[in-house]
Amino acid sequence: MLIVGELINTSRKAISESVDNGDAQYIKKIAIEQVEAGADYLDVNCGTKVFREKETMEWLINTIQEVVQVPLCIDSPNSEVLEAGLALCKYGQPMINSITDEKERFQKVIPLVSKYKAKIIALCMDDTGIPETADGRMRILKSLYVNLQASGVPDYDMYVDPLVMPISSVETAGMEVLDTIKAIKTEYPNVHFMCGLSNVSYGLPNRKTLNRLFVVQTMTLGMDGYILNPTDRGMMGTIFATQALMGQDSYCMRYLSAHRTGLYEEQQKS
Ligand code: THG
Repeated sequence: MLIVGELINTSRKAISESVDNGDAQYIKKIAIEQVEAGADYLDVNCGTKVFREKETMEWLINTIQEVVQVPLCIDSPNSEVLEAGLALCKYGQPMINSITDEKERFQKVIPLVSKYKAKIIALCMDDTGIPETADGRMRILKSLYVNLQASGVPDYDMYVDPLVMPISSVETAGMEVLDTIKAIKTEYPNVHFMCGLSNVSYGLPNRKTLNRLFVVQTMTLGMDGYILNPTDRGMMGTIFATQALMGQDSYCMRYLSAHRTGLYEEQQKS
């Protein structure tokens, strides 16, 4: 299971303000908290800073790497921003978030994958957009997979994102993701997965409950990576519990040690 911490994103007000104020201390605090909570990678996204995205990305990466030594997931559709970020990554194998089968984006991003020996998140979308159905997404993935393979990207460095959409706008959005995971597992058994979660519950109450249950549903079908808030201990507890229940946690060691170190919240005693 690969956990990518999502909190360093300028679409979040506190991060946006700390970028505007040059408040490195706050960024460092959030970086440390996510790593201490169990993040394997940290996502870095400053897409809302459209006119200075590159400089902001560089500042964020340098700031983060002063306090933590985890690899980073550089989150931008812009290949110049990706390259500026990748050039600064010091620890482990960086991850590019993301590539699509959009012709121009593919051509610009693909050289970075081999140059920086990066892992790559592949979104199931192309120049026609995001298809609603699992069939539509698989059609795009077929082309994207061939193109990635032809460019020398090994299966184990590919992280396919089936693209999670709100069930409040399309009621079958969750089910389409589950069907997409099943189909990918059958056709491309060696690729990895990565997805964001919070989209699924957008516009609905009790979002945490929906997000946690969606983790169980997707993990059970083979999802092995998430972009999420690792400081949400209930969510992390759900993940450890699901791994233990799926027989992927020998002697339930991780579940037990997560319990001991307080990585997830206690259920209310009845
Ligand atoms: N797939 C891939 N990359 C992604 C996403 C994805 N990157 C961005 C996003 N989705 C994942 N990152 C975030 C970061 C922060 C928040 C949600 C997703 C977040 N959201 C608050 C909420 O949902 O309530 C609102 C913002 C706030 O806190 O102010 O924090 O799907 N490959």
